[in-house]
Amino acid sequence: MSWDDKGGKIWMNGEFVDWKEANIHVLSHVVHYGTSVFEGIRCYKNPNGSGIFRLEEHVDRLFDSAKIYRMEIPFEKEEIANAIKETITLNKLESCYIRPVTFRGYKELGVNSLNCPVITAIAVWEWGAYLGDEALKKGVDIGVSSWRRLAPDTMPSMAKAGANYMNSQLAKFESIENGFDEAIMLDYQGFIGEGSGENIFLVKDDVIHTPALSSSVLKGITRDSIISIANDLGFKVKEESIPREMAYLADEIFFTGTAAEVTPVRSVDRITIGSGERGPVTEKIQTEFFNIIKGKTEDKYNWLCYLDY
Ligand code: PPE
Repeated sequence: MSWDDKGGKIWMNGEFVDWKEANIHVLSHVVHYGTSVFEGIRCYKNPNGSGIFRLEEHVDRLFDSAKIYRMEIPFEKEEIANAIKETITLNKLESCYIRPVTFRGYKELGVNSLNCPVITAIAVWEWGAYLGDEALKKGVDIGVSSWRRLAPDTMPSMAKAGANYMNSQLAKFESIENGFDEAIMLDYQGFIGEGSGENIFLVKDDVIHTPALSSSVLKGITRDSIISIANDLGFKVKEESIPREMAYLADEIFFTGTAAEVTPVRSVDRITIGSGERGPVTEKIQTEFFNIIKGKTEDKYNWLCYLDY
């Protein structure tokens, strides 16, 4: 089904509306000033059923993002979590991508949005491999963007805010124009930050490095999961400031994200990373991650929240 003839229902402030009726006014605050926060979550079908990956943590992050921007969501976290489950069930999807979004709606314009209504919506649809099917195995080619990630005193990167993605889009456009699959943005000090929609990890001499949260990166839930998996596999993981050239010299690099899952990187700025293929550490971590979501390994972390059907 294409985006044009999508059917099904979208949850909007407590009610289910038809996909095509889930509309807002053009003078809604969000349209003019980007006043939104959102989540990206995946639900995976495996032999145990349909499991939503780290639902609670995603709902927590939505509420945290909303708190930073003074948006009060008039629902309990549990109600939002239940609404997410119901939306998937109602749309009869077994595996899908879930997009909850909270934004300021229609009341008045001007920078101050405090009087505008807070609206929350939840949509679900099927979304395959983010950077292409081949990417998960073969890896992607990335380039350092001339656009920096948000400085900490400009836009808070711990909030997953729609407006942050204007910065991501500039980097993404530039990467496409330069023939790369994805961009990597440096932080305000020139250290490695993150991709337009992914966190990044480097492997050097069996030690795993990832930028610290002080490098203006999103507190990725996949990032957190991969740190746990890597630790449990016996790897040392360091969260720190990473200079750009360390990427060139890494044995392996991979991206993490809900949409991107665990995607290897095979070159940075046209410099081949390691052997130019998915490296052994990446493969080990990727396999463990996919085994958990595919139900092949016991979900010892309790990451999957199964739908009851
Ligand atoms: N950094 C950024 C900038 C980002 O957008 C994401 C997720 C991550 C890191 C990884 O976070 P997490 O999903 O919690 O592991 N990007 C979402 C939106 C992508 C999009 O194109 O839209 C996602 O992966 O769902």
